[in-house]
Amino acid sequence: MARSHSHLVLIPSYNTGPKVVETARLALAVWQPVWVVVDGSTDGTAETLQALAANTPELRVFVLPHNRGKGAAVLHGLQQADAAGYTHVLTMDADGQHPAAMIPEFMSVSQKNPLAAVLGKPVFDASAPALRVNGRKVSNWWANLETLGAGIGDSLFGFRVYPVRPLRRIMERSPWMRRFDFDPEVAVRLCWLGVKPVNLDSPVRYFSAAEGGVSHFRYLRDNTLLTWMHIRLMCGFVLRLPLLLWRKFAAGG
Ligand SMILES: Nc1nc2c(ncn2[C@@H]2O[C@H](COP(=O)(O)OP(=O)(O)OP(=O)(O)O)[C@@H](O)[C@H]2O)c(=O)[nH]1
Ligand SMILES: [Mg+2]
Repeated sequence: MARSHSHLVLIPSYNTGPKVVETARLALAVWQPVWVVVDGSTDGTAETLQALAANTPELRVFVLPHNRGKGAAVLHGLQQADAAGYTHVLTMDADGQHPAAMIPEFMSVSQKNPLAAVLGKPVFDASAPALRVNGRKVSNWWANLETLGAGIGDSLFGFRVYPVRPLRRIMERSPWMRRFDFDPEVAVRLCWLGVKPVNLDSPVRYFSAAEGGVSHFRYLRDNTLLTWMHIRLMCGFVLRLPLLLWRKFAAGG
């Protein structure tokens, strides 16, 4: 198990039940410290996690009184991480879909490329719903266009290592990226800022409800949010097109 003073694991959680406790334990077994931001959950997990943290100094739990969205939960953790002197955070979902065993590899790639964002690229198995596997192709296509093919392997996957300062800067300047629009919008805006993406394949596991699987993705609500997000990003893209073209040609196409 690795103990770091620069890189921490950050888990935003909203009503994920026992899965968040399991996820935190699995993460702690391979990396420390681990921080969980409980995003206004009403499922009793704040208390369970706080009890676990009382006996586990490398686990820190932040409890937000009201639900504000995944991006808002990540931003809260990010600000605390910055204040505590951490330079990078690995974000992972609390629902057990992301492989804790791969945390050391993601951290190692980040340590070798500290200026980059390490983006997980999901490798789905038969447990993944076709709608979630195919639906993301639309968002990936737009993200590729908006960055002139800067190399975002998957715009929606939340298993990533971010450099703290650039991500904070992007988020604090904007009222967006607080909910389900967080993952794709920050990937695009980090590219615009010059933070290069490094992609790393990562298996994903979807749990059935009987296995404790939880998802708060709502097809209509969240796709509407994503559509509005890409409209916003396209406006930003048009404004930045000269800069992006210049960068692309300066880098040799
Ligand atoms: N959706 C959602 N997730 C939140 C919120 N706050 C924190 N989270 C966490 O953000 C992560 C992603 O949420 P999910 O609903 O699983 O979204 P997803 O993984 O993209 O969707 P699925 O592929 O259907 O699982 C989980 O760890 C949630 O617990 C919130 O307000 N809404
Ligand atoms: Mg999920």
